Amino acid sequence: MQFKTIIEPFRIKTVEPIRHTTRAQREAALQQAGYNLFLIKAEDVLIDLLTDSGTGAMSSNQWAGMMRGDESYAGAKSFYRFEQAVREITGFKHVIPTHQGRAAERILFGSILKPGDMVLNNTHFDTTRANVEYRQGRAIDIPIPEAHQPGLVHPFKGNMDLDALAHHLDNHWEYVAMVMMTVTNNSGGGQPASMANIRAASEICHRYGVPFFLDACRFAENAWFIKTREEGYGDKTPLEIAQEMFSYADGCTMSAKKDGMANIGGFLALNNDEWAEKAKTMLVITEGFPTYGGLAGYDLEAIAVGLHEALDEDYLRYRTRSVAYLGDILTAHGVPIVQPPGGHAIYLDAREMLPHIPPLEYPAWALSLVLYLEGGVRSVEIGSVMFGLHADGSEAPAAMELVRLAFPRRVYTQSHVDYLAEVILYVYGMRQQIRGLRIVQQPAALRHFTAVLQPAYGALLAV
Ligand code: PLI
Repeated sequence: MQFKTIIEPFRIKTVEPIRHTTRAQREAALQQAGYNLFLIKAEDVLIDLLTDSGTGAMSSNQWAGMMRGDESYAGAKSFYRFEQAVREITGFKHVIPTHQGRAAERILFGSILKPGDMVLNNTHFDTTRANVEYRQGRAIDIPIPEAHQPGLVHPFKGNMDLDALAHHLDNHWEYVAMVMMTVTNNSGGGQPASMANIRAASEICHRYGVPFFLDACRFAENAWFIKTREEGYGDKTPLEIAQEMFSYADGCTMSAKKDGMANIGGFLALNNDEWAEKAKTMLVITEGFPTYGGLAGYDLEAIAVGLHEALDEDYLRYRTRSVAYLGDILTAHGVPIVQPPGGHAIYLDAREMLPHIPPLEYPAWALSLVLYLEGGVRSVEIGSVMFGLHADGSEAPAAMELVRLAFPRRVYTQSHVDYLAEVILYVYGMRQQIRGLRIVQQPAALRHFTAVLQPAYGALLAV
């Protein structure tokens, strides 16, 4: 008998209490935090879906690995175990550990970018874009057009626009320092790229002699979508699929805080000897010796084990199903979300849900605050607060107004998701009462982390 219920493929050995607060307490917390969820204390949050980065639960095997951690400064056994795990999955020659993904980005772009160089990506994550621009490079997003239509269902909405790629390379390949494919496409809804698209993008790049890299943070989730959605991959293991994905690339940056299943860590892996040499020089100056790269030996062990756990079929089936389960409930009740549900998160479409709030009164930000106020749920705005402020100080609406509910790995169970659905449906029912905000204080860049806001019309909710 094949039973149909997909269960959490683990049992729980350690628990961490979460705390209920009253609505009045949350209202006070919001005021004190300047209406910014990044400034709320975690202990005042009931279900924390701010990010899936570094927030997962580690397995007993990972904790056992940590006890084995070799803390030697140079040549530690833990490094070689880590290197072997990364090499088995990616096949890259040089494996350079870093303290997290953005450090890999900084070291890569710091080694190879010249002012004016271009980097093309299906969609740059914000730290990737910031690291390109910090080197005075130009970060250009070329997702397929379907990526900008939240309600449209497409199996591989994370694909790169291959015509746009060929166009850029035809016209100015000499300025294109590299092309990156973010799998899955986080800023575009956690949507996967197909193997056919990865292979074709790689071929186009190599025709012009331009290196092709993966931003591999969620490579295992992407591999699962290829297995379940792309013809010819159903009988392959996620490991085999991941290996094929990496085989088309010249290197990757990785945040092990996502599909490394660890609380900290990352790496840069690549084949080019000269680039690797430059990157290691920069690594020694800012991160650490090349066999630890700013990590403890025990972190390297946790990642070595976690990378393989992320490719486990039972885990990936449960992971993607738990996100889709919430998506299915919301869709059945007419709540607009980015379709289809992504690998690590559900993205609510606030522009569609709150048409009465203009973009520069930040509808997605307002919605995320009301989810916290009513249900103690923390999410993150991916909209005009995050992306609306430009380097010259001007402000313009972002392409989409989304609220991301990111699922930490192996942390919440189905009843948490049922609660979440109840909160979202309740807030959906009162959507016409939700009012916009204005910014009263902000830093010059990455303003969403520290900006202070106020309800534009006295209160978050009209009475
Ligand atoms: O947070 P880091 O520095 O380990 O990784 C940076 C990073 C790079 N690429 C992509 C696609 C990411 O999603 C990413 C980090 N994401 C975070 C923190 C998130 O909340 O999605």
